[in-house]
This record gives sequence, structure tokens and C-alpha cells, in this order.
Amino acid sequence: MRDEDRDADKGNRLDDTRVIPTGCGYDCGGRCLLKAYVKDGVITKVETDDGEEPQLRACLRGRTLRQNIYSPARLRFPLKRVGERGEGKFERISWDEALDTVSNQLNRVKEIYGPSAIFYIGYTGAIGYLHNPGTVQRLLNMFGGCTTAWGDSSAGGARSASMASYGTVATANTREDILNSRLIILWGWNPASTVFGTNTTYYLVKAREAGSKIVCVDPMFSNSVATFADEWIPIIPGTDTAMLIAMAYVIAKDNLQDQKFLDNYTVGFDKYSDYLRGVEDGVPKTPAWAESITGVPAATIENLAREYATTKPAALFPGWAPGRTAYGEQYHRAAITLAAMTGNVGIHGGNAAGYGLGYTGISLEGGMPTGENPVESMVLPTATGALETRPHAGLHRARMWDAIVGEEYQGYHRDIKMLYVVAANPLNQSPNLNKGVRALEKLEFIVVHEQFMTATARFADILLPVNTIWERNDIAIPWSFQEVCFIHVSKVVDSLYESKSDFEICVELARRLGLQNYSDKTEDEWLKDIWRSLYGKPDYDTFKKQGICRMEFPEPYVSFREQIEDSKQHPFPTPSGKIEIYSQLYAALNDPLLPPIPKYIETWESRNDSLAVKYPLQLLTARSKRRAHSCYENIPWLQELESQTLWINPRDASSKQITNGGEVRVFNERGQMVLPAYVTEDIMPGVVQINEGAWYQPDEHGVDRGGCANVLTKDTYSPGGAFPFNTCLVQVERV
Ligand SMILES: Nc1nc2c(c(=O)[nH]1)N[C@H]1C(S)=C(S)[C@@H](COP(=O)(O)OP(=O)(O)OC[C@H]3O[C@@H](n4cnc5c(=O)[nH]c(N)nc54)[C@H](O)[C@@H]3O)O[C@H]1N2
Ligand SMILES: Nc1nc2c(c(=O)[nH]1)N[C@H]1C(S)=C(S)[C@@H](COP(=O)(O)OP(=O)(O)OC[C@H]3O[C@@H](n4cnc5c(=O)[nH]c(N)nc54)[C@H](O)[C@@H]3O)O[C@H]1N2
Ligand SMILES: [Mo]
Repeated sequence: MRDEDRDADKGNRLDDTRVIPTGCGYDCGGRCLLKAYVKDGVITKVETDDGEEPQLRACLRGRTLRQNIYSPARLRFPLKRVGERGEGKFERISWDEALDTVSNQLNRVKEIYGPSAIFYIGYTGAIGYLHNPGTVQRLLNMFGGCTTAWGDSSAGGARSASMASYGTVATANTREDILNSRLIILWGWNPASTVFGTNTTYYLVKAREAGSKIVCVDPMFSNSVATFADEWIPIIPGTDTAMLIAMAYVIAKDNLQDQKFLDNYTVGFDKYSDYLRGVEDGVPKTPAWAESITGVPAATIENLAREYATTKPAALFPGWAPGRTAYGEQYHRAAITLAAMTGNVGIHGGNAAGYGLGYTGISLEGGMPTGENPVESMVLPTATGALETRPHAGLHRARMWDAIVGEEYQGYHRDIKMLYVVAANPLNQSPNLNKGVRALEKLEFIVVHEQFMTATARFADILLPVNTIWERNDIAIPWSFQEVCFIHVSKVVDSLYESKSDFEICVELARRLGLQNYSDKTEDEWLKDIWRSLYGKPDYDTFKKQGICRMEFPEPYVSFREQIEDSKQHPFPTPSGKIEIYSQLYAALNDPLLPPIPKYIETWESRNDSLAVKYPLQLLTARSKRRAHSCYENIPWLQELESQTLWINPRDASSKQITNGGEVRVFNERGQMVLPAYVTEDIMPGVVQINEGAWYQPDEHGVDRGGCANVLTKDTYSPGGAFPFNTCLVQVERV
């Protein structure tokens, strides 16, 4: 019997201490099991899964949740701004005053300017089925709608490419299927630090033990390279597409492709093959061609191509970070095409190399319905937006500051007057923060629901204190349900201070705004309903008591298996019913920068850009194991683990007299920051790295002292929708 079941059987009691099975729930890609020990209403200890493998064992972040909940920095009361916008001077007010002000402002702005003047920004701070930004989206939709932004900052490129090639973003296999792979390529993917489902690393360890070969392609000698790799291939950032294309060239030249698979399940290989041979542009996409672009030796490219084509089955895992670049969608399209060329789609041990969250044929959507947004339904989606899984208005999230500042683009111009921020930290996590500050200064009213005084919260006019995951009940699921389980994230203690959940806040606002239909259910009743429509077995109360419910599969689930086994009955959901190496959806857009077959297009701010004379280093912003984006940044235990630094190769450091631990200034035309250098061979020359998510702390000269990479990144997007966070040139100098 698993421990949590035993605890549940005993009524969760140990003397006068209750042990409550609950979960972890920030947006890191994992969802883990935690056991909270509670005595006299206070959490005294936190443990995690210690049952049978594969466990849902929490990492260091989950284990610090007690410090998070009891942090002295928690926002305790509703606050009203008294100083200048952004100055951080606030005064405590009552909930009544706060909610009256917010509802009056909503009414005022809607009456004078119309509902599109209200800009809603909800993101990934809260990811439960009930407690998530959808609570506010529902409220605003009922109120008359609001402006929203489209764009997936995680994987816009993967999403667009997956839709173009497969007609869906649900392309994953269950993680245990890794054990069936003989060759595993982690391409710009670092699951040892960057969580993608709790047990990805568990299965990678098992696969290695069973003798599978693991290759990593990454500009950084990451923790995954250190832990798993038989071979590390460093590559110049932003050039991955060229290497993938050259691999396709080698496979086609040596006739190693799975021609039967290509004939039966794909369209467009002939056109791709013309491109590979240089029929169109006179440039054969040889390994030598790719070497000059990627810095990867031609022989290495050739070997990997042959190995991938001849080792069966093989799983190519294209991480999202190389796609978080200019033209990032081409990288994902090229990876998908390689998987199709080698027949590694729809089989055990392969991987479709698509977006990779969710399985074809299984939907686990659920939650409180947000309803129609009357503002958005008046706007036609843009062409690229039509490839998104949801239709959207014309505003891309990467360009939100321009939309507020009022610069017109793409025919999109709304007079935005009010910002409603929930479960997001845009003045930290969006690109080009200095422009962000100017945008926020211009607005008439800003309301933020937050737990902490983040950079965004400092700009609020009304700041509402929100409770944390252990002060409310919810249901959560790991990304892609790769662990194939639901977790009941149970309430452990009452809401601290005067904090409330976003749902409770919305219920009270709805009453003030006269929106009777907002909710006729309690939290518990909503969760019961959600559970029933989501999975429903066992009944909700049993599930809640157990804390966890694993979905049962007779064997590892493989996406597209039905399409491969019986393509007549199960066509791919694309216009042709096949995997589209030549994408009709892209072709219809008629955009040379979004070609119908995967092509290498050199990024802006590449090493060859004229800007590289002034700003010669390529900046990457990967995940830190001590944060989930900007969450957990202020937790003392985690701060001890790793300091925020600029990773720089000794070759680049020595030419600038930069020493390990010494302060450096990192800058470009968009902004600057000062932070310590970490001089290390773990990053290739010409590339520097700052972990994303550190808190933006500009000094009086506007120089960031917190190490927040987004003072440097560019606020634009790729034609297929990718956020190009990893396309950014900078210069570094010793301070
Ligand atoms: N440079 C760079 N920037 C990036 C990225 C990158 O790779 N490089 N990655 C991008 C990616 S992939 C993502 S997903 C985004 C994440 O962007 P965001 O979702 O904006 O970032 P978070 O840090 O998760 O911010 C969430 C905020 O929600 C708050 N919060 C937590 N729980 C609740 C709750 O229940 N209610 C409310 N109201 N608030 C809550 C937290 O305190 C936190 O301040 O960042 C993007 N930014
Ligand atoms: N600990 C932790 N885990 C997380 C999160 C978190 O905040 N903290 N956030 C979650 C979220 S919301 C997301 S979207 C995912 C994101 O997950 P990823 O996008 O996979 O994560 P990153 O850590 O940004 O990058 C992974 C690796 O890609 C490499 N890389 C960067 N640019 C390039 C390139 O141009 N080419 C190649 N070949 N490699 C490159 C980096 O060096 C790094 O080793 O992570 C999730 N997991
Ligand atoms: Mo993300």
C-alpha cells in the first residue's frame, strides 16, 4: 500500500498532527505529491512521495513550499497606491474599498472607452483546473469582454509547426515509452533542471541503464548533458534548423529514409528533397554547408544522421528553447520531418517530435468555462493565428507594450486604458522591460492579483492579496499528463492574513457588477463537477482523500499509433489527411518567411548581423532549477543553492579581463544590468547565459540589479508566433 493510502486509511492522523496528502502546483512542468504535516493549524513539516517507483517525488522547489506560504514577504491586505506609479508606495485598505474601486473602474472604462480598453493579462502563475486566470477571464467575458493577447511564450514555434505538420499539438507518448528507444536525442532539452513531467529523468536513467545511447545537442554543457549524454554536440544558437536539414540531406543522399513510411503517410517529401539538393536555390544542404552555419563539424552531423536513420527505434526530442528564436517554427518543422523520414512516428520507442503535450485522441480539458469574449469575437484572427489552437484577436503577447504605448501595428490599435493582471508577472517575464515601464506609466488604471510584491505588482493602483495553493482546494495534472495522473492539491491551512483566491475575489466582484450567473457553486461543488467531467473515477471524495489518481494504460501510450496502423480509418487531422512535410496551411499564408517546407532562414541578431560588431555575444535565457519562472525567487533555502550570474566562456571572459564572481555589465540598445560573472567551460564561446525569472530591480539609473534577462530581450515575434527570447545580441564588460 502506498504511504498516502495508508495515511488516508488512518484518517490522516498521527497523534495530534494531521498528515494531508496534497500537491505542488507552480508552472514548472511537473506536478508532484507532497505530504503536509499540520499541527494546530500550522504546517510543521513537508515530506514527499516515498512509495513505489515511479514516484511523484517533489524536487527542491516543492519541498520549500512551507517557506513560500509563511514568507514574511507575502501580501497581506488589499493595497492602494499612494506614491507615483511604480514607486512601490501603498496604503492598506479594506476589501470593500478595494473591490468597490475595481468594479467602479471597470464600469468607468467600459462606459467611456468600451470594453476593449480593458486589457486582460493572465498567464501561468496558477495552473489548477479551478484556480487559474480563467476565473478573471470568465468575469470579464460576462462583463462585456476585454482585449487579450495571443502567443505561447513557451513554445509558439512548436505549436505552429505541429499544427502545420500534424494538424494537432497532441503528439506525445507516455514517458515510460522512452524505455523502448535505442537512441535518444535531447535536442536543446535539459529535463535534469528544466522539469518536463516529474519522471522524465527517471525514465532517462532507466533507458541509459538498459543500454540506450543518449546524445545532447546544446550550446550549454547542461545538467542533462552531465548526467545522461554519451555525446555532447555544442551548436551555435539559432542555427539548429540548418543542422537538422543537413541530417535530412545525408539520409536522403544515402537512401536511408523509410520510403514506405513517406509514401504512405506523408506529402511533400519530393519538394523537400529538391530543397535539400539545392534544385531551387543552387545550394545543396550538405553537412559542410551546415558546418559553416552551426559550427558543428560536418563529420559529426553525418554520423548523427546515419545513426538516427539506422538505429530503430529512435526518439528525437526537440526541446522548445531552440524554437524560442527567430523563425523557431522552422526548427520544429525540420525535426518533425526528420522523425517522419525515419519512420519514428506512431511507434513504440520513437517520437513524433511535435509540440509534445497531450496525446492524440485523449482530451483532458476541463475547468470553469470562460465563455465567449464579445471583444474578440468581433475581430478576425490573423492568418498565423488561424494555426493556433484557439482563435484570437490580432495582438501578439510579445508586442503588448507597443499595443499599450499606442503604436499601431498589423492594423491593430485599441486605446488600452486599463490593465487587469492575474497570475502573471509581465513586467518580469515579457521581453523589453524598459519599454514595459513606459507602457505601464501611461495607463489610467492597473489592478493586479498577487501573492508577492513583484515588479508588476509595484505598478498596480489596486493590489489584491491572493492565497497560495495550500490555502484552497484544486485539481492539477502534470504537463502532457506524462505521469498519467491527477493530483488533488488539497487545502492544508486557512487563507493567511486577508488573502483570498482569485475565484473568491471574482465572486465578490461579480456581485458588485451585477453578474448573477458568474457562479452558483462553492469551490467544492465546482471541483466535484470538474472531476466528474474530467475523469470521475474514483468518486471525488475518495480522490480527495487519496490525493492522487493514476490513469491506467495497458502499455505505454503512443500518439498517432492509430494513424499508422490504419490510416484509412484514422487520417491525420491535416488538410491532406497525411503528415504534411509540405504544409498547405503555410502555403496558403504565402509568406516567404513561413515557407511550406522546412527551410533554414538566418535569424535577426545572428552572429553575422551588422549589430554583432557592437553586441557580439548571443544571450540565452534558460530555466533555473531554483525557480519556476519568477516564482520561488525570494525563498531563502533556494537562494543558497545557486546565485544569479552571467555564464561566460573563459575565452570570452579573458579577452575582457572578466574574472569568476567579478561584476559585469551586460547591455544592448534595449537595456542593461549588472550581475556577477560565472566563468565556465559549460557554455560555448560566443554565447552567454542568464537564467530567466530573476526579479527585475532597476536602480535609479534604470540599470537592473536583479539579473532579469528581459531588460535585454526583443519584443517581437516570429512569423509562426514564436517568442524569440533566445535571439538576442549583447555586449559584456567588466565593471
Ligand atoms: N527571457 C525569458 N523570458 C521568459 C521565458 C524565457 O525562456 N526567457 N520563458 C517564458 C515562459 S515559457 C513562460 S511560461 C513565462 C511565464 O510568465 P508568467 O506566467 O508571467 O510568470 P510567473 O513567474 O510564473 O508569474 C506568475 C505570477 O503569478 C503569481 N501567482 C502564483 N499563484 C497565483 C495565484 O493563485 N493567483 C494569482 N493571481 N497569482 C499567482 C506569482 O506570484 C507570480 O508572480 O515566462 C516567459 N518569459
Ligand atoms: N525548473 C524549472 N523547470 C521548468 C520551468 C521553470 O521555470 N523551472 N518552466 C517550465 C516552462 S513554463 C517551460 S515553457 C519549459 C521550457 O523548457 P525548455 O525550453 O526546454 O527550457 P530551457 O531551460 O529554456 O532550455 C533548455 C535547453 O535548451 C538550450 N538552448 C537554448 N537555446 C538553444 C538553441 O538555440 N539551440 C539549442 N540546441 N539549444 C538551446 C539551453 O541551453 C538549455 O540547456 O520548462 C518548464 N520547466
Ligand atoms: Mo512556459
